[in-house]
Amino acid sequence: MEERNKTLGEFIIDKQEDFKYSTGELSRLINSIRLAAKVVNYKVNQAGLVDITGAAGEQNIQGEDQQKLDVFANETFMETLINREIVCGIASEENDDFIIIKGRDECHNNKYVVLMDPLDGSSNIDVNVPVGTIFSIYRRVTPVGSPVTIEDFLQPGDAQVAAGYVIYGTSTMLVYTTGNGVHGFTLNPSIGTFYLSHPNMMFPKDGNIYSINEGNYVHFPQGVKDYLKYCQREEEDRPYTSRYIGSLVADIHRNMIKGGIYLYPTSSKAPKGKLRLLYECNPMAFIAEQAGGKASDGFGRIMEIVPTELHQRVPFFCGSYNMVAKAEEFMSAAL
Ligand code: AHM
Ligand code: MG
Repeated sequence: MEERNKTLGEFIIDKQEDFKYSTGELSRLINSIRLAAKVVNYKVNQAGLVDITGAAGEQNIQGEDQQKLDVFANETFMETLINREIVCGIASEENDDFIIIKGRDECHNNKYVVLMDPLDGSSNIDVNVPVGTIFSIYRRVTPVGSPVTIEDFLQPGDAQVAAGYVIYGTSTMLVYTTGNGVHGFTLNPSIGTFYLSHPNMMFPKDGNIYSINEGNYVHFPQGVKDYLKYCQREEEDRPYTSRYIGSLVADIHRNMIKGGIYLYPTSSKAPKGKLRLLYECNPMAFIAEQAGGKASDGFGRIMEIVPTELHQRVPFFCGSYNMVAKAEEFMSAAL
């Protein structure tokens, strides 16, 4: 009989001993993310059928219009994590501040904090383009028993114990790492189960796709302009192919499978970049490095940046190792 793929639930149980601190809490935490992802997937799939597309009428802390599905995804992930009493704090791209969560015993004995972008790329929902959830998990640094503080959230990416994303695409996948490689699970929608479909995902060392919002070209720093010209030059295996969905999870997911680089640099329009260090860049950087890729702010590793604020933005260069290294060369040369 052909062996069937493991389910995500089975995989988590098997891998529990790989976790740095194996008390079962991290496994339960990933399980609850799996559950919330299924609920959000169900809703995303109904876009166009029920009244869930379009703006919710509010703006988030970044001054961006919240979509109805942004709000739904945020509430779903929050409620699932809070009800299961596993985490001691959550910070979300959609909320102004982090929230403190008490455990079952009304004490603050849980050990993990979660940072997340509940529905990234949500401006794409109305046009049926893939969107995603991105999450990042840290062990708290303040003493267990006391309420979490901002210190627990402002940790460098190198301190992450797990990170991942869900892509709501042509099929829905959950991809995550706990520091032992990157594994991808595809949802079988008829039975609501994630199956291991992409074990040990790896970025090809080289690639031929570059993904950037080229409409902003005139506003980019000189190093990025020079790198783009290099990508387009007829030489060796170039010109590269340009592919940009405008949905971070989908662009990174494709580049991890096919080989490529994603760039969201600073520009005169967005002097610090657009993407958020804690909710988008650090988790994607952890995935990228675990998959043999590279993630940089143009000059150094994303995961070494010591955050100073929750909603901090950084320039982001992420993808196949040699491509990101080449982009860094151009950035330094243009200084
Ligand atoms: P969001 O968190 O408000 O959805 O913004 C993040 C998204 C990324 O998914 C995507 O890569 C980028 O913004 C696209 O930005 P732009 O439209 O400026 O190219
Ligand atoms: Mg986002």
